[in-house]
Amino acid sequence: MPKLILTYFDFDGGRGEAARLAMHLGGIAFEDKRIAGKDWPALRDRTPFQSMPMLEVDGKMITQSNTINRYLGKLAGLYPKDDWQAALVDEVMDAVEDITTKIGNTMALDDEAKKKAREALAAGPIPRFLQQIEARLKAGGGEWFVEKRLTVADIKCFVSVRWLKSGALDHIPGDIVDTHAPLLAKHLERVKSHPKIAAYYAARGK
Ligand SMILES: N[C@@H](CCC(=O)N[C@@H](CS)C(=O)NCC(=O)O)C(=O)O
Repeated sequence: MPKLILTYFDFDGGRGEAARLAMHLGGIAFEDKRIAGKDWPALRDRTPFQSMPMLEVDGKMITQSNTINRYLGKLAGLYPKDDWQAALVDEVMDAVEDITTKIGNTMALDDEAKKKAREALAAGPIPRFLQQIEARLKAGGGEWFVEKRLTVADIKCFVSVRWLKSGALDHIPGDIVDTHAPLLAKHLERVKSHPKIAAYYAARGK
């Protein structure tokens, strides 16, 4: 196994969290390098794309969350070997990435602009995303997206749905997932109660 260092912000969510979970699920040793927000500006311009997460693999760096998720998914046995099934996993992860970017773009707005932008997202794009992703879950059998087992698609979706349900996003109703995609709400609980994921968050006091 290569020597792995994951660099991401110091919170249990966001674009770096699926990678952390994949490595824990796969029993893969790694250094979990957590960057405080105040230290990011000094690091930003020394990173390949001025963004995190980053994964160092035996001294070489890769970036882009879904690239990292695919790479680690393969190492951890959480990514399909079959090309078509792999494409279905990619589709879910990229769709999650699209909505993450839309919501992420509201983060730095001032209060009034943020309210307007988030209310607009909650009125259309987020419900649509939830329904479309839920349809993919149904197509996979209703419990897991692909291969009737946990893959990195489930983990990426879990992190995003948990964020949407957390109530942490002002102007986006905390019941938006339950209202528009009840199967995704159940999926969240299914992933959360996976023994290794439950143990991971218990150990982190979450
Ligand atoms: N397409 C990139 C987006 C990465 C990204 O925007 N990361 C955010 C954190 S989730 C970031 O680094 N923000 C700090 C900044 O843009 O200065 C990916 O999927 O990794």
